[in-house]
Amino acid sequence: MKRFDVVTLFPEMFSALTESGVTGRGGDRGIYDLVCWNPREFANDPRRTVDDRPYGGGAGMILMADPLAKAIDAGEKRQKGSGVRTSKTVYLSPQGRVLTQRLVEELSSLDGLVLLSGRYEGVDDRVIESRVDHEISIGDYVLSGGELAAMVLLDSIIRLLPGVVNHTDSVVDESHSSGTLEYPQYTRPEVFEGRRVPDVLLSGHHAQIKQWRSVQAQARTRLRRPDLLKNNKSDS
Ligand code: 9WO
Repeated sequence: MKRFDVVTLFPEMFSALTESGVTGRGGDRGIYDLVCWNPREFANDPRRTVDDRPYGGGAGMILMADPLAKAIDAGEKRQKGSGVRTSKTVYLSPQGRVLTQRLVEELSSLDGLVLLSGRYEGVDDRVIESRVDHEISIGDYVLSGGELAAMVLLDSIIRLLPGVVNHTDSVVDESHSSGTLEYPQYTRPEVFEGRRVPDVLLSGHHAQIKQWRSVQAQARTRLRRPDLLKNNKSDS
């Protein structure tokens, strides 16, 4: 069983992940579990303060180190207590390493993860220094908090876990693992608003279908994402 601990001021957001679709079913089947830790519950003052103004001035508020560190420590303790041997603590932020399918695969091999979701204008950097192993971005844009990014990361990991998706070849045979975008797909009816399904797909010639799909995938990738193609100098 994979163990996920999430530090967040908005634990209710994670029901979108844990209660719907394949990620919901994976939790029900005991393939993973997820526990949220709210820094507000680790704040010591009667007002349960978790944020304060930035040293040096500037707009907005920063999440304070102490309640965050205590919430992270509770998550890390829960990981150890449930027998997790390999766990990393990840902060989701636009300053992180950009997520790829390769990184998803690496993270999915760990026994557990502790995820830190920030809010407001960010978190006290000393928490990142003292507690965070990896800072990860899901893309070059800014959200109102790290929760949606944490859910994107969790979804991408959970769907790879054995028993979550029907592991025929749907998970191995897909975009980004193969290095190209996917070919176009169709289902009934044969004609929709005057647009016909390509004849080759109705032909029953499996070798020709395979060839057509490969050509389509290559053409799409060349047009839309040439950066993904092999022999590209930016490819590692
Ligand atoms: C907000 C802001 C407002 C005024 C001036 C500067 C500011 N910086 C930020 C900001 O970066 N807020 C972040 C919100 C703090 C950390 C959590 N938040 C977040 C995470 N937004 N976007 C992400 C994110 C995470 C992973 N991948 C892409 C985006």
